[in-house]
Amino acid sequence: MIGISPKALALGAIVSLTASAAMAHGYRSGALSIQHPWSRETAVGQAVGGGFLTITNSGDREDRLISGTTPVAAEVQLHTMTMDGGVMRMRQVTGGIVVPTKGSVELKPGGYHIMFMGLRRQLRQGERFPVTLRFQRARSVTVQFAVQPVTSTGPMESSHAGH
Ligand SMILES: [Cu+2]
Repeated sequence: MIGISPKALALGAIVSLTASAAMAHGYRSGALSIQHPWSRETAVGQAVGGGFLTITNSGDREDRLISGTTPVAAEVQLHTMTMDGGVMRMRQVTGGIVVPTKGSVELKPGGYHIMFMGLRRQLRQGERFPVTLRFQRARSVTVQFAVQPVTSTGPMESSHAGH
């Protein structure tokens, strides 16, 4: 966790954007590591938002992302996209999202993703908000989701993160 003083914040958006882009944005819980949690800016009054991240499992037992909680939304759901008669539809996942042994799962637009249902406020580009993720085996971990422009299709850090 890196603290940013009010003085540093007063230096302005360019400085803080540079700092956050340069910062490694990853978390660990047991055998799991969580990389680049990100979300998209929402419109004022928008009720739902999406959440994306990559979870890697270095252990020799399968784990599952089961659920989550966040102060910014009434409910955190896990969704997948499926083709239904040529139309992509979102569906709530039951039983969690598998994080395979010695492998990883990517939550991304068009695939598995997190849905923040009943947003309590707007998600603004450049901010971060906390989400506590609960797993079947690994301990719960609180990660910070970086809010990116609404047009984003992937984590903005990925281009220079080296993995
Ligand atoms: Cu969804």
